[in-house]
Amino acid sequence: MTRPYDTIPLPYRPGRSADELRSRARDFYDEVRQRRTVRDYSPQPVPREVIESCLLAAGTAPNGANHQPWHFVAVGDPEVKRRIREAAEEEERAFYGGRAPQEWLDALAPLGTDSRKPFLETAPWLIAIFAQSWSPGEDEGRVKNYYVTESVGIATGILITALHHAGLATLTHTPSPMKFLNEVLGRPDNERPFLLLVVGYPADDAQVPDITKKSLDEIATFF
Ligand code: IYR
Repeated sequence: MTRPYDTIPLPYRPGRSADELRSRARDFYDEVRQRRTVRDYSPQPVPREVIESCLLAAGTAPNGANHQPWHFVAVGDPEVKRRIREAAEEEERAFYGGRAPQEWLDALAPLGTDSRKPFLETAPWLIAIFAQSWSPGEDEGRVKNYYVTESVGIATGILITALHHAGLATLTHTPSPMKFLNEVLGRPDNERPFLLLVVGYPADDAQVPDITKKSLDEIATFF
């Protein structure tokens, strides 16, 4: 049997009043509602420490059995970015050129996306997020991970929010299939690419689609 963890008193207990909760919750909403998915990036450099802090934030995510089944590969090297762009555009040409069902292409049409992905080279950082379906155990055994998709999804949400909070724009890019990322980035077989996050300052002339989010009534029910 594995030894249970020792326990410590809950270290962070800010004990805020109801009014403080109201105002902080509202302020947070006002900040995250400004986040937009950006496709036009400035080549302006972003310090590596910023990415490191945001990855540490992502790594705090709740996850299955605390196995922390994720790995983040931060790519700033122009040559590696170029290889990722080439491989992604090849998959995307197949996607937009017939692999995607018409219904899916129709759903994407208002967003104006296509197989050209220049942002994969323009943006200073790409973060490839990998989900570890299992982890290597003793004697070449495998340790099973739990709720991997949920865990990595939550970590990714925190990462995107942390980057937005720092002042950066992101794009959740999902070239399909993404297996080429294992090859280009030298990741092992127990890891599957989950998402490719494009990170940087938005271009001065960046445009975004004029879209709205669903209302509270549409997304939530209270009893
Ligand atoms: N992977 C493609 C297609 C794409 C799919 C969805 I769903 C989007 O919201 C946006 C794009 C691409 O990245 O272009």
